[in-house]
Amino acid sequence: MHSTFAVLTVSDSVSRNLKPDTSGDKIVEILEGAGFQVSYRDTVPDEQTEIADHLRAWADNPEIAGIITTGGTGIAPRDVTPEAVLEVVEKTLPGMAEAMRQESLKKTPFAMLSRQVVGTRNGTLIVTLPGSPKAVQECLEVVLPMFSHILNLLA
Ligand code: MTE
Ligand code: CU1
Repeated sequence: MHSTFAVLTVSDSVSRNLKPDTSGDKIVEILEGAGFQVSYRDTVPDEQTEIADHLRAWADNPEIAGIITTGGTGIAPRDVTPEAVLEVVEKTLPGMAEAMRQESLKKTPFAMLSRQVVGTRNGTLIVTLPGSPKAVQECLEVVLPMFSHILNLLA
């Protein structure tokens, strides 16, 4: 029960196999490196309903403790990941999203362009990360130290 992670890559080009899922790979590498299990992985295009459907199905799966998404957090017309997450979460964790942006701002001013949100649904943590592998690394290392405590609180 609630013991594994799921990784969702949100990208039109990756979902059409036009680009490798480097950022999804990075998330798996970091989570597994920290001792977390990753048993679910998928890729979806930048479509709000598809993203939200995936998040609901995974959050309602009792095995899954956390969902990490990458991509679609910016302001391009097709960036809709935050909207999909806000559609499904019961609680938001604005402090975690702000912490990622604040730490990221020390590395790049472009961090202020990410509309990342974090929240919970049905005892499952949902974290959104920007699309680049560099951003994934920089953001995930900020929130990763909280994961064990969060999973205990949600259990
Ligand atoms: N955050 C970190 N830590 N490092 C980065 O390189 N890139 C930014 C930002 N957040 C970046 C970052 C850029 S350039 C953009 S446009 C936004 O995330 C949104 O990215 P996304 O649309 O791929 O989600
Ligand atoms: Cu950008």
